[in-house]
Amino acid sequence: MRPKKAVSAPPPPPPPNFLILILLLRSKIPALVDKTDPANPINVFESGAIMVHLAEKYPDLQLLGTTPSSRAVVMSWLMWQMASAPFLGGGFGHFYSYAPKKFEYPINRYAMESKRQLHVLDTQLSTNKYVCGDNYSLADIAIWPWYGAVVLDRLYSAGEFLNVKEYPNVIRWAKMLEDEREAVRRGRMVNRTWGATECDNDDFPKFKGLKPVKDRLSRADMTNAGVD
Ligand SMILES: N[C@@H](CCC(=O)N[C@@H](CS)C(=O)NCC(=O)O)C(=O)O
Repeated sequence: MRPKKAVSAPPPPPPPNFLILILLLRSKIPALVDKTDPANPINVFESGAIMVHLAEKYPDLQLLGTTPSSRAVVMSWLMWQMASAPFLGGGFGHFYSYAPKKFEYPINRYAMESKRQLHVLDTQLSTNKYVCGDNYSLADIAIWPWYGAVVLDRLYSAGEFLNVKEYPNVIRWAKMLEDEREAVRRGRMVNRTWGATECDNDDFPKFKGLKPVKDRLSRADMTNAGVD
């Protein structure tokens, strides 16, 4: 009888590369590799997790709230955005704007859900300067690009359909953030590589040459203006 050969277990597969797994297989942005310490890079994905990571990295900005109770409010509204925006974008935006055919049922379903969300936000902003009270926070940063854009009629050309005039507090807040915060205006330029450019701020050489933000409100505005 031949002695049994010890069968060694196959070597474990190499851990999947973070960027391949998260960017290619998941097929979504954003993802972040924080290489502040090159020997120990930190991988983060999901915009909420990335924002919390960055806010914790720059605590002086106080974007997460400064007390347990204010932090709870900020985290609640940040998670509200994470849970709500897919209905606005992936639901309403998809069926209203991108789907090859107009299907009445999902458009109605997601329009009503988006309006319900806008009503929640409007009620919160009726007694608060910012989403979480007197201080600008991660919640404003996360919510503005979606709900601010909708009420400013920059998303899906849906301002009239959703009758965004019903949400004056969201409109007030959306305008205020863009007017008072340079970082909000600059954030809208990031990754915007198309169109005429003009920008005179030497602090941000990467954006030098970009057109002033008020003239480049959205991809749709650029397209409508015939700018590729
Ligand atoms: N929950 C994710 C959503 C990410 C997401 O949907 N990203 C969009 C861009 S805004 C995307 O990559 N879409 C490409 C696709 O779905 O094919 C997050 O907040 O990070």
